[in-house]
Amino acid sequence: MITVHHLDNSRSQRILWLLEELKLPYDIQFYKRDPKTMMAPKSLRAIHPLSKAPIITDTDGNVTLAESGAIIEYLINKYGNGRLAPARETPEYIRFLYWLHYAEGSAMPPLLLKLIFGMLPKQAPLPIRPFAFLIAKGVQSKLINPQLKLHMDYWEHSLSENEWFAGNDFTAANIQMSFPLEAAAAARAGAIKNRPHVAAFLHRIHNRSAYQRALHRGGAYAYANEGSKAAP
Ligand SMILES: N[C@@H](CCC(=O)N[C@@H](CS)C(=O)NCC(=O)O)C(=O)O
Repeated sequence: MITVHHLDNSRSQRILWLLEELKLPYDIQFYKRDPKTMMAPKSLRAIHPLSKAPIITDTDGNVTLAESGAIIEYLINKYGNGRLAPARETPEYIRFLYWLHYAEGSAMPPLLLKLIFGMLPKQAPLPIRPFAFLIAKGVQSKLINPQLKLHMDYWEHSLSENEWFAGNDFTAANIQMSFPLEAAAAARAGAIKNRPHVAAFLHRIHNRSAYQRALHRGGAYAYANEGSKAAP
């Protein structure tokens, strides 16, 4: 049996969605973020030393695995029977691999930096808070926002060429890409404004029945409506 160690409002939502797309049976172990720090509870450390979600355990093979991309590859290789991935030895497969790894390797770092620099002034001691604010604002406008724009324009261009990332068929690479797009929409980084293909992508994924079933099982997920309202 597969168990998803699921943290609220987190990347583990993608794994629930993948399992619903594959129509596999699974259990969920729920974990709640600390409301002040937003960090995962200590109990997740008992499953994996980094205590980051998602983590899965699979009793078939006694597997414990973290990292969304690795989990997705593991699940589709072991249980997919060719579903949600292009055939190997095809150009689509290479593009599929690219987006699967790009999501966490390249798209998420500037989003994380935006989040951290957005929080920085509030974390600084009161007397230096105005300076912290100016520094954070400068780093965001000179370094982070231009990088984010580069990525968001790249998503828009890619989705204008094909219906999905990595081709015209829906693959697990799109499940992996959902989080950066949802997070960019939530960060008010302007992901949707003037990017109709990004908005339409969010609208399409949020309307998939497997996505809805994953929401039903996983509980509240703050990103579920991000972007959808603006889409056609
Ligand atoms: N690259 C990792 C990132 C894992 C990660 O940072 N997960 C976040 C949830 S979105 C987390 O567990 N945060 C809580 C914490 O750091 O304590 C993956 O894709 O699995």
